[in-house]
Amino acid sequence: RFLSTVPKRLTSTERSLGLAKIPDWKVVEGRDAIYRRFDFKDFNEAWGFMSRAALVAEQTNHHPEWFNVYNRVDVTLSTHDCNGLSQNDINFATKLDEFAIGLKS
Ligand code: H2B
Repeated sequence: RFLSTVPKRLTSTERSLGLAKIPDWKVVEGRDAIYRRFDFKDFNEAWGFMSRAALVAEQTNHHPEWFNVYNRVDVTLSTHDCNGLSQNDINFATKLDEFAIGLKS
């Protein structure tokens, strides 16, 4: 089982610093969450990306809200345990950006 420490919501300073490192992510309107759309070559590439992301989600106990159709993956990140953005979201977004490098997105 996971050693559960409840994630803390980022302060506005932490938030700005974190978001500056993931410029491809947009803040969702009306909600403390971030969003990025990934476009891949085809479904195979999109699914490969999602598989790697799913492993990280399980390892870190931090799970995405996402939607996939064919070569497109829409990802929204937020931390429901603190009802907003935590460092976990910034870390996960950074990981997803790495996975998408070199792939068509
Ligand atoms: N994922 C996300 N995105 N936010 C959370 O707060 C969260 C999670 N909490 N995955 C975890 C699971 C928690 O609900 C369980 C009980 O550990």
